[in-house]
Amino acid sequence: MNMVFRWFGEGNDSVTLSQIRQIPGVKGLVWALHDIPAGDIWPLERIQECRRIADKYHLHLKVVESVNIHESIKLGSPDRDVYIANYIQTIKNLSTIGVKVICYNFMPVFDWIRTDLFGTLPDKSTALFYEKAKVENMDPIELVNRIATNPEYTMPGWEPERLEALKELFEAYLTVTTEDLMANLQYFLERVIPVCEEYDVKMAIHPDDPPWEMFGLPRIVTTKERLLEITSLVDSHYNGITLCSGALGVRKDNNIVEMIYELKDRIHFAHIRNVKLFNNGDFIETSHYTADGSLPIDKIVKAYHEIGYRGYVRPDHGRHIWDEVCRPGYGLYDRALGVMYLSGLWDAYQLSERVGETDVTNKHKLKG
Ligand code: DNO
Ligand code: MN
Repeated sequence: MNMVFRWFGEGNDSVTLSQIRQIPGVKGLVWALHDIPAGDIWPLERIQECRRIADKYHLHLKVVESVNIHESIKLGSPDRDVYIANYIQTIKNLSTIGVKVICYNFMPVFDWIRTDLFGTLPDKSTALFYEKAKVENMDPIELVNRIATNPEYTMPGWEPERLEALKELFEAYLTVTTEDLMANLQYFLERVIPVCEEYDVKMAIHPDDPPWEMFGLPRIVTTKERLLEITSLVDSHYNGITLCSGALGVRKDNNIVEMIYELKDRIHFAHIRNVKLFNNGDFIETSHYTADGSLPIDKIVKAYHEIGYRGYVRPDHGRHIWDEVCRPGYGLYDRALGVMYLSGLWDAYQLSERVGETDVTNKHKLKG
C-alpha cells in the first residue's frame, strides 16, 4: 500500500513531520499551498521550499490535495481561460519536484459540508457530524459561520477569499444546470489533460461531500454513473479520480466495492474512512474500524487488494480522541490508528494469497 498522510504545512497543523514519520508505513505527505487563492499560480520557489522541508524527514510529496479550481472555470465564465492557463502552469511547476497526482474537486461555492465539527460519539470522542434537518433549514451564511469561523485554523475548502463573494456567487450559479457544470468540467479537462500526459501528473477528482445537491447548487461527482461519465469526458488514464469512501458512502445507493472494481484503472488516490449513517439521513464520521460504522472498510480494502491497486492511499478524516487539540477531522491519533488498520487488513489479504507458501515455510522450519 502506498500510504500517505495529509499535512497542512508548518504553522498550519498541530501534527509535526517527525510524528508523521513515525507512523509505520507512511512514506509521503498529501500537501498543498493552502494560502494561495484558487486561480493563482503556485510559485516554483514555494514548491521547492516544501520539497526541502519534506526531504529532511524523508517524506515524498507526490500527492497534492488540492489545487482548487477557480469559480470562473466551474461557472464557464468568459475569463476562465486565464485561470486554466494558470492551472496548467501550476501543474508544470509541481511536476518539477516529482508530483504525480493532483486531487481536486468541482463543487460550486462550497467544498465539504457538515453541521457540527464536534459531534459526540457513544465513546465520548468527537467527529464531524451532518444533521440533515438542520441543513435543510439553514441559510448558507449560517453554515459559513459554523464552519469557516469556528476553529483556529482555516478549514480546507473554506478559505476566506472563496467566501467573500458568496451572494454574487449564488446569483451566478442560478442559471447553471448539472449539464452545464459537466460541460464546464469537460472544457477544463480537455485543456489540462494533454499537459498532464506530457508532464506525467494525474488528475484525480474528489467526490462531492455529501454527494447530493445543496442549497440549490448543482453537484455532479455523486454516483458511480457520474464518475464513469467524468472519466470518459476525456478518455485518458490521466483523467482519474480520488475514490473517497466516506464522501460517496453516505448515499445508500452507492456501493463503494462495486465502484472500485468498475473504476479501477482510473483510481489514482484512495481516501478510506468510515461513517455511521442514521435512518433520518444524519451521519457522523467514525473510526476506520469496520464495526464502528456503516461502510465495509474490510471489503473495500479487499477490493483494492484484488484489483492490484498501486495508487496512493490515505486514511481520511479521523475522530478527535485522547484529548487531542487539532484541526477538526485531522488529528494525529485517530488517523494513525486508521493507517494501522488499513495496513493490517492489506497485509492479511496479502498473506491469504500465499497460504500455500507459508505452510511450506513452516514445515521447513519445523524440520530444520
Ligand atoms: C476535507 C476534504 C476536502 C477535500 C477536497 C478535495 O477534509 O475531504 O476538502 O480535500 O474536497 O478537493
Ligand atoms: Mn475524502
